[in-house]
Amino acid sequence: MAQPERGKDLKAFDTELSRLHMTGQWIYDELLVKAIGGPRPKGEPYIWKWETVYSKLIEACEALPESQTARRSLVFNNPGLETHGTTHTLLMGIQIIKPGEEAWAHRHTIAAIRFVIQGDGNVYTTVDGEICPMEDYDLILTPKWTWHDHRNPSKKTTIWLDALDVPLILALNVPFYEPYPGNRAQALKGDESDYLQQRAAPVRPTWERTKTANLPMRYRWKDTEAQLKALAKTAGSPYDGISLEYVNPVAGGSTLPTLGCWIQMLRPGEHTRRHRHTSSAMYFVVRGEGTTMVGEKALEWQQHDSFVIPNWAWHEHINRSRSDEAILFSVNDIPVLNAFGLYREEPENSLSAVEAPQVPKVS
Ligand code: 1HN
Repeated sequence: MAQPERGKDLKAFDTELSRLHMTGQWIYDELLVKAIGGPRPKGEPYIWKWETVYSKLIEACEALPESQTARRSLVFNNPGLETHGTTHTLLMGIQIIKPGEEAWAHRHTIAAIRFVIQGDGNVYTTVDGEICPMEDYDLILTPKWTWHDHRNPSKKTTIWLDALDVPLILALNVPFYEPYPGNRAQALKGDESDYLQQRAAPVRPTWERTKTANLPMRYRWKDTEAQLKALAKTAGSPYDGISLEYVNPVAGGSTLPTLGCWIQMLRPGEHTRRHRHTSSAMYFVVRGEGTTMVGEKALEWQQHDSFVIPNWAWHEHINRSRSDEAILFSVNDIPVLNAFGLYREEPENSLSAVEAPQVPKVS
């Protein structure tokens, strides 16, 4: 592509403009020319090994002796990002709560989900007054601006994964936060028949208009696992195996407006096809052993490891076991991209890849 002619004093003129808090469009033009082949992946592929994370969580119990206002959550920073975040839009962390602890209620415009790693039926997150018990691998939603607290009246130390849209909310500069009045765990709804979750069942009250957004929600692992098993013999996705999305059971559509949650099964020996997409994703290994190739980097994962795939990075998953399935939970920003028609996906060896314009040399 021919470069537009630049006057010989353009550099000096740029400096002069910048002193006046202006920039010539030609600067953006150079950035856009670089984007002809698409974006560069934001951040790096990276893996946080469970062994390390677990030992630091145990140490965190001493370093932060109580978890009331501040949470004892260790969040994952992508080494390739200048700002804090696991991806440019998402944040993931792992939280620990000791027997007898109560993490006080608060609410924020940040939306979050919890995926239980080491749970107990007596431990619960309360969301807008509704008790959500935390059994192993249950998913619990704390949508934006819902009151949430965590209580552990059991004898078992409990651990779960937190995933939030923090970098997105900070980039949009819309963080709002409110501690629960009186700094304590919130009041509970007296009767389960008042629970919004009760309205998410396939059979619903005819005399009410059901709320569709910001619902407290618990997706029990036993239901999710049964669904994975029921669909295990179907072809699944060539890129993601048996990949299922946790949907809003009332309105349909994504898990939350900013966060999509998936559970996927890679069958023994399954090796998915390579592709890339404009969304980024954070993964947690429920069980199994495998490799996820992201570009040239091999992320070798085992049970309870966490890893990240930046957006627009080529990737493929391999279940290394010949006998056992692998199960991955993940959180992505697909709903954000879909909201603006910006979700794009490119399979390897597709026509569009072959026809993609060559990136011209920018001098
Ligand atoms: C948060 O509110 C929780 O409520 C956990 O459990 C992790 C990470 C960043 C910002 C807010 C919680 C968080 C968080």
